[in-house]
Amino acid sequence: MAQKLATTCPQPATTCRQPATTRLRLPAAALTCSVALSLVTAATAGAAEPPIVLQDPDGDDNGPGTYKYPTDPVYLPRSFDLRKVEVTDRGDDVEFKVTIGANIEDPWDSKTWDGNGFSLQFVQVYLDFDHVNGKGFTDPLPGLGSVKFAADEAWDKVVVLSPQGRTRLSSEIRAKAAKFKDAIVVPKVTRAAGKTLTALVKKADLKVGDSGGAPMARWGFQAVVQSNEGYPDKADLLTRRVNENAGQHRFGGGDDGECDPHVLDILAGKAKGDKTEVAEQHRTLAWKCDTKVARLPMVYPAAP
Ligand SMILES: [Ca+2]
Ligand SMILES: [Ca+2]
Ligand SMILES: [Ca+2]
Repeated sequence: MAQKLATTCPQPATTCRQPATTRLRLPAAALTCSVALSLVTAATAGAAEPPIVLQDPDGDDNGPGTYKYPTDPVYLPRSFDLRKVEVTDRGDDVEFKVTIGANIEDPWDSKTWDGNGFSLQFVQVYLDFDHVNGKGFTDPLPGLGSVKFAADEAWDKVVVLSPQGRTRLSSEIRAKAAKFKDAIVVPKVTRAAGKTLTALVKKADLKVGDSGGAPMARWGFQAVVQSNEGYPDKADLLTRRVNENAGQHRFGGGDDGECDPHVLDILAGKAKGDKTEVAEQHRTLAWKCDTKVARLPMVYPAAP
């Protein structure tokens, strides 16, 4: 509201400030400007906590550096390229916004399967509330392949931004991820607009005992970009596999067995979006059959 009113200001804002004695003689447009300025000030004074913003470089939607998109033309370039995560306190709710590098489309007509208005993307936002060794889960949700969190970065809740409706998500979670069921947060609402997925989560659903709830910069965050697979492998939670060679609906550049992480893009380093984070992502997602398991790092925005 304040922003909209402010645009009615006929001058740059700095020239709108007038001494009180002259304000009475100002023309109508300038008075509108004055009102707008006070509204802007009021809005700023009552503003909620700013969002926690995590950024990611462009063009690193290739997991450990080798992954290729499936060959079907629906997988538009940059459809899995993470760019930004914003977490905002909304009173009784917490909003998670995830921006990627392409417009989010709905090529598989999600309305026909009770979906959320998009088809391809599936983002899992992992949260570590305590940063305490051994408290939480080190395994990710099933379907991300061979990859783990470190013990001192164990996650406590994961918010799933999926195009699948609540009924399908809940039945998949019951069947394939029962041990995580209290830690998986299915949003009240998940929707797509432009390049951004937005999910609204009940704050109460983010509580674990005394921790969690309102978002804090001292939490750990990781956003894993995957692809929604409506016909997943029997143990996978609605995720698309990475094989050695890309197929019509399979990512390539990995392994046909179980050695590789099934992860396209993640946050890395300090999540400022700088180019060093590309190499950091490739390093942490590096894998080797029988000798090296890839790691999903947590990002702690409040850390020095
Ligand atoms: Ca990226
Ligand atoms: Ca934890
Ligand atoms: Ca990345």
